[in-house]
Amino acid sequence: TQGTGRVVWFTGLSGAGKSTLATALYQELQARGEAVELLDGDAVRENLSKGLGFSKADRDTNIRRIGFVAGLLAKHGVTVLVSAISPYRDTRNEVLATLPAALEVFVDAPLEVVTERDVKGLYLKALAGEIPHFTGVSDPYEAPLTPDLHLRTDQISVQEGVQQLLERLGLGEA
Ligand code: GGZ
Repeated sequence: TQGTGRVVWFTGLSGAGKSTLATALYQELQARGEAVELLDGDAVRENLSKGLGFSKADRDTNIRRIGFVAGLLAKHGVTVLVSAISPYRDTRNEVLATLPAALEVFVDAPLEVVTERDVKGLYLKALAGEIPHFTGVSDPYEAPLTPDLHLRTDQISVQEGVQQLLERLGLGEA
């Protein structure tokens, strides 16, 4: 039977590039014939976590649900890519500790860069006070202290990020 699948957990601010990197890695692994699944915060909040908000309690519930599903998939040998802000260090650590072979990836771009990018216009709204509890603006983001991989997305390309991820997964060449 297959071994336990890896869980690659992307954490970082909104707009830092978590989903972009996770999607690019997903495509690369799929092209190699790997069983891979993507649990993206946005999509999860429309389904598994529908109705949850952005209080600490709701974010923690969201993260625990994602971790639970990731664990089920990984048990069957699936490589699971998780993309969620997951802002609270204690909850992240607690959930990651339940996942064998998990990699914590800090997708890092300075607040001024993600504010400048503002892909969805959320930072503008958050800074105007129109979105309460917005991560990085009016809600905390606790960066990982010892991530397995730290990707500065304002300094490297998506392709370089994927390369580093593949290397960290032991899939660097071929
Ligand atoms: C942070 C928010 C908020 C608030 C809506 N704070 O960049 P996006 O838009 O597409 O992804 C963000 C998403 C955050 O969901 P997560 O499940 O990743 O968060 S957590 O891990 O903390 O549970 C953002 C959007 O939802 N969004 N309101 N207040 N992001």
